[in-house]
Amino acid sequence: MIILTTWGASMLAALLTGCAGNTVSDNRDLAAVQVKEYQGERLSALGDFHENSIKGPQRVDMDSYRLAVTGLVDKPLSYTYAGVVSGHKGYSKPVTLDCVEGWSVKILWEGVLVGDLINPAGVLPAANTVIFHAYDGYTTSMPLRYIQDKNIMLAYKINGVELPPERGFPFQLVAEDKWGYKWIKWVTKIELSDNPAYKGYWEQGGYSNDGALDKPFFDR
Ligand SMILES: Nc1nc2c(c(=O)[nH]1)N[C@H]1C(S)=C(S)[C@@H](COP(=O)(O)O)O[C@H]1N2
Ligand SMILES: [Mo]
Repeated sequence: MIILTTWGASMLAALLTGCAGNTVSDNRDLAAVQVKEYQGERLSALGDFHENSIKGPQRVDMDSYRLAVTGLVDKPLSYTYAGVVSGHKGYSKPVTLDCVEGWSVKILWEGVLVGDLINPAGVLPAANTVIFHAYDGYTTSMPLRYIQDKNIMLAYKINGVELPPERGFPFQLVAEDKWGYKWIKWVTKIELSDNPAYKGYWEQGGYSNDGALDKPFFDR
């Protein structure tokens, strides 16, 4: 259900969520159109995220943007934004993102399945790990089995609106059941690998490579 608020209410919502000044898109407009509940469950607002990305919000140049599928595949692929969004079945699901800093947001995510993007490339039998790369140099990895068996999504919409730049436009990984640092934003490349020990940005700093929400996030 989409609830459209009045202009005044949206201004108030923007003030209450404290998103003026610390984000790069016009959240007054987004506050007005975003979905506020889903199947009776209250959702968090777009302004409830804390912005703590390693290099701050990224503005991806969409003229040159491609999403690459590389590594242990038969045939590397390169998708345009439209190729990802229009070329694959869309899914939506409410999932909570938990950051290790102690905040969390329950959001309605819409996107495509990572499996639907990588399978046409012909994943080689040796592959057991998926390494995600982002526009800001950030990386993170997870088991191929997790991606396939859990139908992990690459999101292009949150709460019914296109991902704002600071939330990872064009795509953010919905790494269900894993800590927030696995939810990579501004994804540019999906690399199939046979190295389960690959460590991404925060994992190199000591965060658990598994990243499972039900386990401590520090490995040491
Ligand atoms: N590319 C990229 N993706 C990233 C990060 C980042 O710094 N760069 N930060 C991660 C962390 S620590 C969290 S908790 C989630 C949500 O962060 P946000 O609130 O800044 O969107 O994004 C994750 N994805
Ligand atoms: Mo985080």
